[in-house]
Amino acid sequence: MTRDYSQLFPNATPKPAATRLSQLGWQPFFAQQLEADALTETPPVRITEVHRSGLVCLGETLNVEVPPDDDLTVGDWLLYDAEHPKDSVRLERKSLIQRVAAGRLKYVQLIAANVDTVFIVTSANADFNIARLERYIALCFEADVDPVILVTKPDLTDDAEDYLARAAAISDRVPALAINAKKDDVAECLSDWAKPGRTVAFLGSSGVGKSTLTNALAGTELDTQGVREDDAKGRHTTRHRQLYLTENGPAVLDTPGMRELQLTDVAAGISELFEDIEDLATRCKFRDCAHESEPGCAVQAAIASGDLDPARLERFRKLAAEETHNRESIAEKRARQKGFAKHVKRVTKDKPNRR
Ligand SMILES: Nc1nc2c(ncn2[C@@H]2O[C@H](COP(=O)(O)OP(=O)(O)OP(=O)(O)O)[C@@H](O)[C@H]2O)c(=O)[nH]1
Ligand SMILES: [Mg+2]
Ligand SMILES: [Zn+2]
Repeated sequence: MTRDYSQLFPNATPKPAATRLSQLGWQPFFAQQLEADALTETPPVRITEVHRSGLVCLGETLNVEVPPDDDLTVGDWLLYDAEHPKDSVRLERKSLIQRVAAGRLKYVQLIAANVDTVFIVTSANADFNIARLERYIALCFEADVDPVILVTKPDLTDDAEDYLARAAAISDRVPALAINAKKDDVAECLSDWAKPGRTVAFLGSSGVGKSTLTNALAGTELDTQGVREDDAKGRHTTRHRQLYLTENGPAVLDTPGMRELQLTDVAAGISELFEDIEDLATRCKFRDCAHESEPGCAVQAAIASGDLDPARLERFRKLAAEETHNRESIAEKRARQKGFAKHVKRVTKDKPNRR
């Protein structure tokens, strides 16, 4: 009889430690963009923090800073040029998450690049909102990132099952799970997505538990703070985006709570999420059917038969209209800026010496 002694020596064959590049989320997709000698001449580094003064980048052995640049974001890979850091070349992105910056002046803000899975975090309380979750999902679909919905704080309510069922019903392409961010089985619960060599990000409103989840996954000790009792709103504890490395797991991105998620350039993401409605629309009698009271409308027929929730159609309409509006106003702003630049050029050319 042969006996298996390996159990007696659990540490006899230790797992080789991951290289820092793989801990940073380095993947074949990026490696194949490199020329043979690039690795030594301009080694790859990943942007792990964005500050006004500069971008913190980590590589296999490097820990460097490059000058700030609006076209770069956390998660981007650069070929680091030690002599001229600002000439470091960005590698092609696997994915890019962007939104319309909150505020009066609309512009596109890059949120993160090269993320594999976004955990859309909400809580089983007043934060929970289907229309908002749909926004995040459309954003992820457009960005080529896999979304997973996490419903936190199931321990603080009797209705956790109900919240979870509503989250799971949003799309059969988006898994949903309830998770207590303060328990010690977080890494296990997320293990289908939070794997070595991957990059995962937590997005969601303030106070839903993004930093608590990051701490559980990455072993960090980030600040967390209780939420307001009356409306479950958080206190915007996290102020900047940062990517954290783990010993034998994924690179983890914690982000500040979003006050508002305005979308632009996500028409394809919205179509993907509401694919069933778009499918129905192709079966309407009239090609330009507005799905209101036209005869032969397949969308209204689906509502009448109970196959389509009218509230969902309404959310689809609202999101699509908002997306179009944002896209047009950003395009207009760009055109205005271009026109203004031309105007300045013309004025200064025509009247060079006017005092
Ligand atoms: N009971 C319970 N408390 C939780 C859970 N998840 C988060 N919390 C608590 O909720 C509060 C807010 O958590 P944070 O991790 O700071 O939330 P955040 O999403 O990082 O918030 P911002 O940084 O403001 O965006 C903290 O007091 C956490 O301890 C959970 O699943 N159960
Ligand atoms: Mg936080
Ligand atoms: Zn119709």
